[in-house]
Amino acid sequence: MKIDILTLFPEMFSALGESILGRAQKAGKIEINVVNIRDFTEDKHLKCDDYPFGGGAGMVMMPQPIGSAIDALDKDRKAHRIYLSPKGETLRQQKVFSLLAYEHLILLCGHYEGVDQRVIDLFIDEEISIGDYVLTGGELPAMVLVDCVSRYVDGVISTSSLVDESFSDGLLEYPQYTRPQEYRGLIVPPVLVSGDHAKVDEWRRKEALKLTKKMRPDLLKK
Ligand code: 4GX
Repeated sequence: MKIDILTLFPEMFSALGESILGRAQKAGKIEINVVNIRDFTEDKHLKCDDYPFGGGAGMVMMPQPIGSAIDALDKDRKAHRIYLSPKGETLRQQKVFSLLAYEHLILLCGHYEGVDQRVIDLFIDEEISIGDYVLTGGELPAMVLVDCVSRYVDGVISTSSLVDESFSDGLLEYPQYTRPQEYRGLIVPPVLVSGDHAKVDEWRRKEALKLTKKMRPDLLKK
């Protein structure tokens, strides 16, 4: 999968070079291309934002640099184009799975008061929000989306890590323990060191259900 990220702050995306996503890029499983919107401005002072028509606080990102960037990145118009915004549909695991159908994603990150509405009307296929809170820009939401989609691209992480995790069976994940067997007076549940795999499975299913009932009863109603 190829993901183009359009931003005025490309340096924020150095985080994607670390850990699992860094490895996946080096192995060619995913291609992440961070593009500076400013490189496409036709303004002699490289301006990319301006005051809002009608007045009000803050700045709005201008359409020309964004439109030119998207035209250059998606000449065959095959990419699925997403704007990260609190006005969008909330990102859930089902949406993550549906995005895997696309070979090419373009993620647009708005800063300040967002982008000129005509950018959304002309160039964007869907708006996605990562949750009901307001951030300073769409860069962190874009990284969240890249991270959770990339995990399911073939070869990025082992399939066994994907089957047990939270949400895969509609439940939150059971608690995990590692060495030592006793830490500051707390011991690992004995069943986990019993060697009885059937008992371990049963304990984990019970714990997952208990945890989901307590923390996310809404998940059980579905
Ligand atoms: N999930 N932000 C977008 C610019 C903006 C302002 C107003 C549209 C209207 C966010 C979120 C989020 C901050 C990204 C404001 N765009 N994005 N940005 N929550 O808070 O996705």
